[in-house]
Amino acid sequence: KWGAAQARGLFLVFEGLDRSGKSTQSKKLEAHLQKVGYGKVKWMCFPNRKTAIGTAIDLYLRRQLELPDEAVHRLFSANRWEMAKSIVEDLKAGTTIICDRYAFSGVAYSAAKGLDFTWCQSPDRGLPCPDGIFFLYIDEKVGASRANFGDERYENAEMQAEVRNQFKDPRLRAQVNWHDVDGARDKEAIHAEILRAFEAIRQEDQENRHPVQRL
Ligand code: FDM
Ligand code: MG
Repeated sequence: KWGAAQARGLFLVFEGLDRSGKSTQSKKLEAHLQKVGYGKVKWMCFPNRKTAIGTAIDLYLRRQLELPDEAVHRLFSANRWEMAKSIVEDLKAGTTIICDRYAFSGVAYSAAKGLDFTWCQSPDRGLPCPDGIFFLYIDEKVGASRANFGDERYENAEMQAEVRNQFKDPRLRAQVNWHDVDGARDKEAIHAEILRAFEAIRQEDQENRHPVQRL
């Protein structure tokens, strides 16, 4: 069914509020693609806390380091730029990449703190552009009721409500193939909807092959 004809890997991104199910659903999609023998699949997440820049971001999120909002915004973007070359190389080599958060979180969270929206978009310009976004939308109260909520910076109801507003901005959705997915349902129903959206993205890619685009 798949495989042979695929010229390059697809770049698929999961976005949403904290505890919206991004990690669960992105790993379920990865497991599904492995199971059906789709080809090489790589899962990754941003922030990537393992790099030098990611270490600073991790300290900031765990409230062990204070930084100006503008500085941390640039660090989040730089953390993506650290990976940009390897993302493009993997895609060209036929590896599909499933990514938990990307530049859309970068803009939504920083704009939620009051930074200018367009200013927030600018450092990510030129990064590899995803072929599809799955945006898991939940009410901020749903996230707050889920396990482990509240440990890190940004994990409070007011911030989540503002991030939720920012994610509605058409400037985020304009340049990408954006799928809104209701994240308040049971895991299997959400997974099934994501598989249908994935199939549409895959079909569109087969009909209209294009190289990796840039943000
Ligand atoms: N976050 C994540 C940002 O503020 N900017 C970014 O560019 C990215 C990728 O970091 F609150 C925020 C979103 C979240 C926090 O992410 C850590 P995880 O996925 O909850 O670990
Ligand atoms: Mg979190």
